[in-house]
Amino acid sequence: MTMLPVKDLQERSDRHPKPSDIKFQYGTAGFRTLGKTLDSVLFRVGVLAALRSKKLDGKTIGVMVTASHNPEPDNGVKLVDPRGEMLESSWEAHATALANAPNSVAFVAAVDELVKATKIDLSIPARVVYARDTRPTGPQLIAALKDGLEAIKAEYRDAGVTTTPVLHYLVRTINTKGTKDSYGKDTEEGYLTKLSDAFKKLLAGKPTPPPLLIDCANGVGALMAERFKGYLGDIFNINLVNADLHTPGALNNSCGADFVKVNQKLPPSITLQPGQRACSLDGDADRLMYYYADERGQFHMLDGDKITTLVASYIVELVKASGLDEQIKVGVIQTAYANGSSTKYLSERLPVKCVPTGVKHLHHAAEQYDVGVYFEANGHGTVLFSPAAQELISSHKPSTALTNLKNIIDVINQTVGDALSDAFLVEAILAQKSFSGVEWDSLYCDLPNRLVKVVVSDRNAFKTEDAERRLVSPPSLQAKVDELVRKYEGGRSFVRPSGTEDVVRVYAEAATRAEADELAFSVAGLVYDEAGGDPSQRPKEFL
Ligand code: G16
Repeated sequence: MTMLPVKDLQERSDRHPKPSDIKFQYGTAGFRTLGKTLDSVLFRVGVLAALRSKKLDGKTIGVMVTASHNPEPDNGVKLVDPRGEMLESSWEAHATALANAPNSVAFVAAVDELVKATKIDLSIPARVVYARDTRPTGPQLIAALKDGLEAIKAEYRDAGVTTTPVLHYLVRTINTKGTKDSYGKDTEEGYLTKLSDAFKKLLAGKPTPPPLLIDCANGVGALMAERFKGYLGDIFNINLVNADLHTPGALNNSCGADFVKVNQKLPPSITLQPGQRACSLDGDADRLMYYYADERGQFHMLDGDKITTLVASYIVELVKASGLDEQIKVGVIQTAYANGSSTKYLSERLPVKCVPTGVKHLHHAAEQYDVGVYFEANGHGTVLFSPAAQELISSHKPSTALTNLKNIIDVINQTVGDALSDAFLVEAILAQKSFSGVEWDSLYCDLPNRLVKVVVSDRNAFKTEDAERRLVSPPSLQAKVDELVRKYEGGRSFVRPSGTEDVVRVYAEAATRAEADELAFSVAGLVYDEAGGDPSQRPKEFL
């Protein structure tokens, strides 16, 4: 019987001591906090990833080192399950338990307990593929991860510095290689070829779209977008801005998808000509935010809800034109952040479900449909086609609509939100429909909204229910929020703890911009007071 390499695990773990004052938590998208505090977590995640692989019969597990939209000093790590999806939620608790074992002895004991509790056969080989984004703490964290993988004798593959969606793609392609479910070639080149070929087919015969300006958030998306240029040829031109990977502190700073969504304005580094369209990626290129300037040069944002609407409507159209509308049903998944107007527009046409924040929740809900379209309002999302739907599409009688549908499937990275794949998807649909930003935007009119972050002493004191739309704790706070909301016609607001930053988030929407701002800041003030923040930190906008 194969035993745990206890001595090696313990000795190597001693080189990666856990900071005594930090409690780590596997949150919305894995562990995420200051990069310099994560050494022990990475070592332990290496061991955990190997155990997960053994548990799943030696399937390859992915490990991505990134903190995505967070500022540069932060870093993080998340595990990717064999089909390229997020780690199964029951294992998040195991990850948290291993990360918080106070010392090496306790860590090895926790590993042993996990092996026994989940009945892992240690003789099964473990296989892991890992990658990192461009953060300065990345190389050291990868070294700690490798130490963990070696301690438990896992086989590993280094995918280098790449985007989160490429890592997810690699996991799926490695695990499906040579099977009927093959998802493509298991290399970055395979990814670039698959997406760009499908995109080029969708654009063939259409007028060449104007060059697309891509704000790369000074992150790893710049590398991948640059590589795509060589695969797109003359059929589509992209111009990169905020592609600086060398200036310290530049990552996600005053640029990128989160900046645009939260501030509802252009990054200061970008100017748009009237009619021009552009988009922003986030730090690891899994989120996408579109925008355009109207004929007066005024900025308009086309967020994840607008992407959902464009994509879902087009897929419904293709399914119908292919004669498959009886067999293939399209559904949409949103979160509480979805603009009320988008929910109204979509639910008049399609089934719409609301789930808690986090692509892992949306992804699982989307699997319940033949075609599940999900984008969080922040631009994080994709489209899933069930195996049965794909089978039907691949064997149905040929038509132009069906060919387009097949190419749409190939341009999409179904494993996870992928900003570049999503941008190609959007551009392909706009080209197919001869839409400009204005026509896309006119599908419905956003309700004015505001998102505010509140720094509190303990965000874990905030608990929610009803897909995060209502607070259950701190007690009585929800009643006070309700009272404020009642003052605004068509008003809506909710409060939830972030799973990626040490803040509580407040969202509000109302009939006018001034009212949405007022409601958001009033609720934020309530939260601030309730959570016992330092009065000197209370922003003056709070009423
Ligand atoms: C991650 C998750 C997203 C989520 C976002 C914000 O995005 O993958 O699903 O919407 O965090 O989550 P929270 O409001 O809990 O902080 P990313 O792009 O940072 O990986």
